[in-house]
Amino acid sequence: MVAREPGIDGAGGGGPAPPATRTTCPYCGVGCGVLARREPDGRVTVQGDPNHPANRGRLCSKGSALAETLSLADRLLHPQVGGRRVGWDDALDLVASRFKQAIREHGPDSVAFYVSGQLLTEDYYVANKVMKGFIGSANIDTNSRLCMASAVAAHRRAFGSDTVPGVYADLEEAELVVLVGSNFAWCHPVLFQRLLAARASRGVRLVVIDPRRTATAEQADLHLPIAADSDAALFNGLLRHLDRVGKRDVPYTDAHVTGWPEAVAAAAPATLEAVAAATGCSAQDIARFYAEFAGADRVVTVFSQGVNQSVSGTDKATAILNCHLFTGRIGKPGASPFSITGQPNAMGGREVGGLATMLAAHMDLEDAAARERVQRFWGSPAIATRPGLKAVELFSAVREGRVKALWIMATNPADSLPDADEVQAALRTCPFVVVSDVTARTDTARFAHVLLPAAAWGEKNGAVTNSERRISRQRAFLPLPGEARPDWWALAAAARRMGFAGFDYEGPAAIFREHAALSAFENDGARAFDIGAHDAIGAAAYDALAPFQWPQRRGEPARDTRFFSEGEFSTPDGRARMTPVAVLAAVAQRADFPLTLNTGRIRDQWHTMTRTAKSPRLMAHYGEPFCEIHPADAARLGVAPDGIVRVTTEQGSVLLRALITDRTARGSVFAPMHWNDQFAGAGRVNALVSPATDPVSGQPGFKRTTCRAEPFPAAWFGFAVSATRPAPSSVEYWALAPATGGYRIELAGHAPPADWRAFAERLFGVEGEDLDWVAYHDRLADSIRLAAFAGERLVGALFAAPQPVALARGLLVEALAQTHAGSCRARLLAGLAAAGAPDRGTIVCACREVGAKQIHAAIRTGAANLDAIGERLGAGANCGSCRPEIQRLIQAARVAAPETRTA
Ligand SMILES: Nc1nc2c(c(=O)[nH]1)N[C@H]1C(S)=C(S)[C@@H](COP(=O)(O)OP(=O)(O)OC[C@H]3O[C@@H](n4cnc5c(=O)[nH]c(N)nc54)[C@H](O)[C@@H]3O)O[C@H]1N2
Ligand SMILES: Nc1nc2c(c(=O)[nH]1)N[C@H]1C(S)=C(S)[C@@H](COP(=O)(O)OP(=O)(O)OC[C@H]3O[C@@H](n4cnc5c(=O)[nH]c(N)nc54)[C@H](O)[C@@H]3O)O[C@H]1N2
Ligand code: SF4
Ligand SMILES: [Mo]
Repeated sequence: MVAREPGIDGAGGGGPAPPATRTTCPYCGVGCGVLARREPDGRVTVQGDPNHPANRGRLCSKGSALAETLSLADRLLHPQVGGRRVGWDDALDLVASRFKQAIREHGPDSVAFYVSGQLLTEDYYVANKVMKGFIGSANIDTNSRLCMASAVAAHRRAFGSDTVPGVYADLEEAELVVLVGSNFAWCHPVLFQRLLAARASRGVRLVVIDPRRTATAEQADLHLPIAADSDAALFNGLLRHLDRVGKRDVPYTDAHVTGWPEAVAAAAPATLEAVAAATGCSAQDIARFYAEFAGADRVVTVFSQGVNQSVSGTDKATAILNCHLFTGRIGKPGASPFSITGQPNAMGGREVGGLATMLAAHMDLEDAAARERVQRFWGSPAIATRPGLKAVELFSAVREGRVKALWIMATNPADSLPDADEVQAALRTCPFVVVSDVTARTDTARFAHVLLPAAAWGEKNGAVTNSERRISRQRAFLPLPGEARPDWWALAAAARRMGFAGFDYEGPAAIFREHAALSAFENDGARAFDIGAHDAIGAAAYDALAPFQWPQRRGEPARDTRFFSEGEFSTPDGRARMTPVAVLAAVAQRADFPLTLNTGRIRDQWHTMTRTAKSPRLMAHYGEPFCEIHPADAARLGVAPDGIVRVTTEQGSVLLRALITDRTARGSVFAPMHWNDQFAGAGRVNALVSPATDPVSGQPGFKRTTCRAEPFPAAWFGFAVSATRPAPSSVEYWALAPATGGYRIELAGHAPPADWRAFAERLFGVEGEDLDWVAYHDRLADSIRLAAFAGERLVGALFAAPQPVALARGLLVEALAQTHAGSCRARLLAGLAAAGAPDRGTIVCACREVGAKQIHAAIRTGAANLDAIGERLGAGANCGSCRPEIQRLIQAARVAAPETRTA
């Protein structure tokens, strides 16, 4: 809950609470319905929408904390040119003239848009229309290239269209759910909760295929910790097995599938022994997986970034689709392959054709008739005739000076693209960069010539499509702050200034209407994406639009839909295509880079942290950039628990806290993608990642870069809290997190500062101020403790020692918000509470702010299961996202294996 600055949201005053606004969560592709309410005192509260079919009232930790991310601190509220505030007219005139100039002098392909699956459908539609229909280039690509491109390519290869056949209910109706390269428990938590509930009531079996033992894998009936990128071998072996045990659906494949004999022949070398060798799993476990898959008619295979983000991602996805087509297990209740999307509107972006390789409304850019049709519909002067630059190529082109003007919208490529230092170099050299964002200070915004303030979640109106093709409305419940405007508005205004007709939309309803009409335009049923039922929707009906699944053709009622159970594929002959998959030869590991870097997500952060890092609760789960490293590797390399590790690749180098755990395999290091220059000194993991891409989809292989790791020789470690944002510029390792009442910061350096007091003054930004200082130097332990007070208020406290600082961090953070009489100050420095409250340890349950130490204590005193812990501490009883971790603590206590921890 958070109050906005008075006057900007006009909140305050008495009166009854206004009714809740039905909207949709802006984070993951589950697409949960949210009820947002502005309380009479100006606070915002959110809860799950019990009527939304995706979540039926549930929310995960990120969704539950949405209200904490709405403050206007750090918001971009006014257009800026060259760092100076200007009016929208000046900013847009400049954008239009620089784009026109580049097009005039260097042609349409000298300009580009780089957009995002976090745009609403209406924003996305307008961006695509401007670029492909009016500028006449296909140089619009999106961060979905980093996310879904391999799934899209595999779908088009197999089905002739990018269509997700299944629905969420299939997870509940299946006998067996296979999760491939998906950390479902952390990345699609509400769907995972639905799956666990079905397992409890119906006994759905769960197989998890992931090199790491994730929170998801820990819940599985069978976990196959396969070697990186050995999925295609595993699924080729499955296809071979299905063939040998007579599981081909003969009527289905005869009527609806081509290419299966070739695919089966290509899988012949994938014997059990060969698959065991390729994956590193035991033949026994693999055989068990194959037998379970063969024996379950109702099986859903969910796949995500462990499949897509690979230089062989399209083939890995194809190998999965092959097994489902071969057995006819597709688009049937409880039986389907299921590519699960990451971003809230990844699917909407695919529908409007936001990728450089697509047209619009699921039409093909390569199809001349489709191009002519779209151009006629738009009444546009031009139409792109060939695919544009894909994300990674696009930034290479920028680096080489081939792109003269670039507009980035709702994505943070300086952090999220591979080889990110090169991306930053590209942005630095680009003659004209426009960035539309909601956050003033991002790593990408630093490179913008023009910054445009976008409307954020809660302020904007539009549609999003979730992973099961369900279109829901996002609705505004807050006024636009400052001069923020929706992205479609900025795009349309720039287009009009460039002299383009057809951009006089009075609002998002008009854009949605046009988008729906295009989907139905001359669509005789050949294009699956058809929402013609909404092609005349008025503003009121659009406001009231209930979630519906596509397709919904003109005159049809809304209903739940699946695809392909009766064939009817979008290929020229109407049949699905099974494509033979060749297994890549194993990559020889280089002697100078003997380890493999794997990257991904953690439960409580969203991507580059521009929004989730505003919530102290969400920052409490993991507070600093870390890497998981196997105990044997750590011992061999001399990496100490909680020490700092330097991870280096051909691309770059970063510093991360070591989390020594056998959850990651020997030889593999896992690091989350989230930290960036705003929150850490050298924690941008994409500075490491190789820019190699899949040859079909152009998606980067974020999950596998060869690397090496070594201990960072820190002479000192520190932990500090500060009432204002600390300035740690002179320290090699630092990581910052907001906390109630200020900030917390972890530190480590090569050499200790000559003068600790002067260092602390700089860190807290209080040089020259008259404060009360308390200092304590333990000569024996060589540790330093310093605290500065203004009256009874703590301004900052610093603890430093030659070893990682063991300290009740939570208590010190809480001290920022407390008052401190003179007599309590010494106790604060001793690391104990002035109030005497016990330390909670690392926060596990973000909703109820329950820490690991409290959970351990509860387990020790008899709480034997999740429910008992929920009853006693409230942990795990709200959103449920932390239940897998509480389960892990219970199990760990049983085997009495102490865990190393970070933060
Ligand atoms: N908390 C949170 N949730 C999110 C997001 C977030 O930022 N934070 N982002 C959203 C977005 S945009 C996306 S795309 C999704 C991503 O959701 P997921 O794909 O579930 O998430 P990741 O952690 O990127 O990767 C999943 C797993 O792939 C595994 N993996 C690595 N290499 C391989 C391999 O070769 N084979 C197999 N089988 N597995 C491998 C990794 O070990 C990792 O556990 O999450 C969405 N949800
Ligand atoms: N190493 C590694 N890297 C990865 C991945 C990985 O697994 N490993 N995963 C990749 C994947 S799957 C994805 S999806 C990407 C995600 O990477 P990004 O797209 O860079 O992720 P975000 O941090 O969500 O960036 C969204 C930006 O848009 C802003 N924003 C929010 N709402 C709006 C709005 O309404 N309008 C505008 N104009 N701006 C808005 C936010 O402040 C933020 O700056 O990262 C990719 N990078
Ligand atoms: S699972 Fe969580 S992040 Fe995803 S849509 Fe639902 S509440 Fe939002
Ligand atoms: Mo994603």
